[in-house]
Amino acid sequence: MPSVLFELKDNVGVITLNRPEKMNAFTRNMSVEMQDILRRRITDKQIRAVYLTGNGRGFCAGQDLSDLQGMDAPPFDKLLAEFYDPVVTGIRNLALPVVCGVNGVAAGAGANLALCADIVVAAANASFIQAFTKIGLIPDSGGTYLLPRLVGLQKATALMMLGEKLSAVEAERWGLIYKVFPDEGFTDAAFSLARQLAQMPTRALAYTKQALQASLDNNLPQQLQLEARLQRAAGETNDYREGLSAFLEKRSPNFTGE
Ligand code: LHQ
Repeated sequence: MPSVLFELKDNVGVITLNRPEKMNAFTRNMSVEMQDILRRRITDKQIRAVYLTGNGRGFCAGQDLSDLQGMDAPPFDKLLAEFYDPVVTGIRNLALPVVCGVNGVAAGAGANLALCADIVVAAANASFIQAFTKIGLIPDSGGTYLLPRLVGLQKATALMMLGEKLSAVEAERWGLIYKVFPDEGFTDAAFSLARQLAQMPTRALAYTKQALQASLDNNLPQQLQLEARLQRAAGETNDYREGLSAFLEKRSPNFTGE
């Protein structure tokens, strides 16, 4: 059984972490499967949004700590470079909207993997734990970059130093995630966001993602320049022409992603 499942549903590429008995703790093998999905399978033209979630009661418990035992575990900088960073950058650089449905606990690198998505929603019973310092490590997988930008330096520092569990409800209040949905019907509610995005102008969403990510580091003049370049590109898409015509003809648009 693969440790990451992939299926195409309603123009959405659905990625499901699949080691439910271990709370989907992340192994090197899992990373290889994930990288393969991001590099080769998501390229299917039919896919216009991605939905990332976990199987079972957890989302992802971070690095599988038993996978680190033994002589073959590489030094951690190499482990991160080979098995974590390509997944982080793969999700961030994907020219498609990525929705993460955090179905249960997200701990360590699992918490930061969730934050890589463009829109993060969580089930009411889910939680986020920056578990790293509890075992003498530091937060990785881009967490020290994204978390302070999401919740501010003070809250990020406390979360990352104390390693305390943050409930989904608090995570929403703090701006770490977009929304909490009730446990019952969570998958349908979370997936429907991805389905909705998959019917929208795909290239405009990709340019929006690009501009928002660049805004984390750019100054205003740089950002204005980028917006101009991307708006020009968006204005040359078929979907823009369709959106404009549909508005003027008072009908619903039919976007194709072109
Ligand atoms: C696990 C794990 C796990 C193995 C649950 N590993 N089995 C990057 C690269 C370089 C170096 C290392 O680190 C990193 C990044 C990182 O992610 S470091 C942080 C690693 N993660 C953690 O420290 C979290 C460890 N897990 C937990 O704190 C708890 O298991 C959580 C809070 C996730 C869930 O707690 P519970 O709901 O009480 O479930 P549980 O603890 O009973 O877990 C269920 C099973 O899953 C259990 O196995 P068992 O065979 O006893 O039923 C756990 O051992 C296993 N599991 N996390 N990371």
